[in-house]
Amino acid sequence: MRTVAILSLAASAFAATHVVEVGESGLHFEPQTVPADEGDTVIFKFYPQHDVAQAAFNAPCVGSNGGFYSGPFTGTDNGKKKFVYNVTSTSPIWFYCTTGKHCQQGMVGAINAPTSGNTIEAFAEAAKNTTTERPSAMSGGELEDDQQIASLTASGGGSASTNSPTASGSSAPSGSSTPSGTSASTTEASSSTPTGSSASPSSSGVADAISAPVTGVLAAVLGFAAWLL
Ligand SMILES: [Cu+2]
Repeated sequence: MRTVAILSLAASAFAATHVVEVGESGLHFEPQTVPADEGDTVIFKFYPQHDVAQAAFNAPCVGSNGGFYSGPFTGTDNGKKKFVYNVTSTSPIWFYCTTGKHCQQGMVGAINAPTSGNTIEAFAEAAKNTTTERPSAMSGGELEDDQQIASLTASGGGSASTNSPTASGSSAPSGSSTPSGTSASTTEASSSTPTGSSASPSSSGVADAISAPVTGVLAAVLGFAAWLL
């Protein structure tokens, strides 16, 4: 039981939320294809007079058995409510708009569409010569308003926690290099200070610069003389 709880926590921590605009600009789902993992959430956002229903690849504009349906646009409180669908597998999930002949005109999309074989292009092509069937009732997901979705997104704040391990990991190496850098600059700074102070007396006067070597020579000569004596 404990293992199951931990696994579900881990799954929810990495869950992502995908938003699909349904008919915002013409007969399109935007994005048309959604790459999603198990546990991810897809939120369909509606514009007049569109909706979304799941279909089988082989029957593009017909609601599939056990598939999801948002209900008609009017049933979404004219777009105020979004259709929230939870992804439970990574198999391709095909969908279409049930309004008018939108499906035949290319208003189709998919979650996890393959890039070869059964592609979204093949699905759209197959949709052209079909007759649309609208499912009888909303199913397979939930209609939620923005407030409900906000609380849902807040609990799924896993996307934020996914970033924190990466951030702490990258700061660790840079932190270890900082101490070695400061110790090196400290040594340079302390060694450069004597050099600077010894240079300043020699530049203070030409007389001093000449007298110093002369004094040195005299001292050496006197020292040599003293050794001789
Ligand atoms: Cu439509």
